Amino acid sequence: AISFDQYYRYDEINSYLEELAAKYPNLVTLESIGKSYEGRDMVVIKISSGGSGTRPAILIDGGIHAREWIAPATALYVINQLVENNAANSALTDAVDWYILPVLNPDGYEYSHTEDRMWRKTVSVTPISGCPGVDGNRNFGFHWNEVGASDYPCYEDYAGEVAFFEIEAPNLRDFALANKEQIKLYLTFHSYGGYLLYPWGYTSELPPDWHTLQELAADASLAHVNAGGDPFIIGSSTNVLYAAAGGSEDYMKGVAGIELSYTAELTNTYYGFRLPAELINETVTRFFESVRVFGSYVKENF
Ligand code: 0X9
Ligand code: ZN
Repeated sequence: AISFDQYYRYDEINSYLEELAAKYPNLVTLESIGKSYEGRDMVVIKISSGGSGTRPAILIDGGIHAREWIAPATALYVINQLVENNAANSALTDAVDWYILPVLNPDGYEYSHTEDRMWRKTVSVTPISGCPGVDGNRNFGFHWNEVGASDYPCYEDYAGEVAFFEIEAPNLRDFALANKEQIKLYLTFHSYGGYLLYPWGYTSELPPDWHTLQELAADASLAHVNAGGDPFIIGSSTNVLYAAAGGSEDYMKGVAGIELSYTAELTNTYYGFRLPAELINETVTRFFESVRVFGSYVKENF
């Protein structure tokens, strides 16, 4: 059984997903969307109570940045609640399908456990020896490398040699494009800071439907507050955080056509990336109330 008072290694996370697939075959299916640079399977869990296959869906990922361990933990909690506590949460799955990829950068995630707790990037070989890895959240192919990203492999925000050079990014891209008619909302989990961000990250201009994005995020933040959490800072990535092109949420909205696309910067404690395991539980349970709001919105509006 899983608990939310510890962080899990990549193999443990995948074992849990397999356990769920075996135990709840009518609700859960697993799909590998490809392998990481080092050959790890990238597993998306589909949670669907049935229907015709044309239900609206939500796509969630976590862990594109290796050291942001609360991101996979939160994705795992969402999975846990939708599947193992489905009796209490059936309203979230009776009309909406969920696709959840808890660890988008598995090689980096493992590296942050074994070698360098503060590792951010992937671990691939770059043109500069001694400086491995690309910032996965600068490698997506929409206004790629225009702003807030680096051409220099030794930097933390290295954009990669070309857009979608890092295999993890095209793996997610291809999955999203294959399911783009169904996916109505995209959430990518990061830490830290306590932000709910929507596009654009490449420009300070706002998308035409920014008002919808803002209002829905405000509702999600209110649910977080009502659960005992702090309010989120809400706005476009560029306007409330910083400009940075090549992020996954910009791609999902700008190219895949998923209108509702958000980056959640989870937690705003003084611990930063090193959120103690003792704080996982309150973090994930509070944020699940926000996820509930996103789920209800998709259910009621599509
Ligand atoms: O810089 C990032 O990729 C994100 N912050 S983090 O501290 N988790 O690294 C923010 C991404 C916001 N989105 C865009 N700027 N596109
Ligand atoms: Zn991040």
